[in-house]
Amino acid sequence: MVKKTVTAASMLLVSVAALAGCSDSDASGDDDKIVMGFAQVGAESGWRTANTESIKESAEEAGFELKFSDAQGKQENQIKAIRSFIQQKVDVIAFSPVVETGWDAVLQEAKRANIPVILTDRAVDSEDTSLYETFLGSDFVLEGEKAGEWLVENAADSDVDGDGDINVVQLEGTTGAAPAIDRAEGFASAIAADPAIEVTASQTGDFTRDGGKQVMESFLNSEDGIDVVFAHNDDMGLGAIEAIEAAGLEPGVDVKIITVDAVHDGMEALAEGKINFIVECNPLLGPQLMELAEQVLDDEEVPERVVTEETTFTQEQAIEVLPDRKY
Ligand code: GZL
Ligand code: ZN
Repeated sequence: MVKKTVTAASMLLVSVAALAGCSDSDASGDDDKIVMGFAQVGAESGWRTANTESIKESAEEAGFELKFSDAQGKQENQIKAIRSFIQQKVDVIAFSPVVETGWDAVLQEAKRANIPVILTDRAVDSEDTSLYETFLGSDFVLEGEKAGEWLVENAADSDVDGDGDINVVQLEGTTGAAPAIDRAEGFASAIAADPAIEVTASQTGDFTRDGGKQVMESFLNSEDGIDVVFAHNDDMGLGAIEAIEAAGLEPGVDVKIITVDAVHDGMEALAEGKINFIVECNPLLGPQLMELAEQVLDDEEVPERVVTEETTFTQEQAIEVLPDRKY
């Protein structure tokens, strides 16, 4: 008899607890799963595709419930997604801000809702660093410097028309995006070491192949004596290759090309000699992001900034590593 009563009582307890539990459970309704809202930039490049895959795979492996939104490159869509994550009471919000400015209001809303925010990949210009827990991503200024340093070291070979000047045309990333601003800054500071190197034209190709192709076509029509292209990502560099070949020139030979990312298609072009040097920008941020989210939700101290490991590749190095590359 006693056993039966206990069982009934414990059943009652369990259902009360469950009811109580589900009233203040997070968005998933299943209490022990961490629910992450991730607002992605879009699907503009091979880098972004690899980055999205890494985040989705890592969330799965970490046992998170992931609510994922693709903003098609529009800031207002990212802001809308973050607001909906707040309404859904997710446990943590992560996103890659498409541009640096305009985030304070929505980040204040997340803060008032006590939902921690983690920045990945791109940074915001908010003065108030209490608006996010940490930033996980590359040092884009250093990436630009590495590209410029290679050009300074290889200046002689890069003066393709032999006129003593190394004229560079620059394909910029998305206007206002941290990687575009910082890579241009790093590159300019590095090439200042050699006054013969000059950026004679610079325009955004919005990190896409098509953008890179169109801007390169216009540069080929408007600029004389182009020796080098510095593209802020592989995708724009690959678009530039199409334009250069359409103009009857040999990419990597008649025009030197330096890019950033080191995604598969970029590394193949480097191995073929159509690109001359690539600075790696690691998209595989997923594992570190999930770890940081767990630490934040366990109220553990996290560093203000976590910089990703990344390197550079010459043609020989690309040929060597291509077979083992994950992306
Ligand atoms: C860099 C990332 C950039 C890549 C581009 O971390 O934000 O955006 O370099 C991507 O390929 O579009
Ligand atoms: Zn020249």
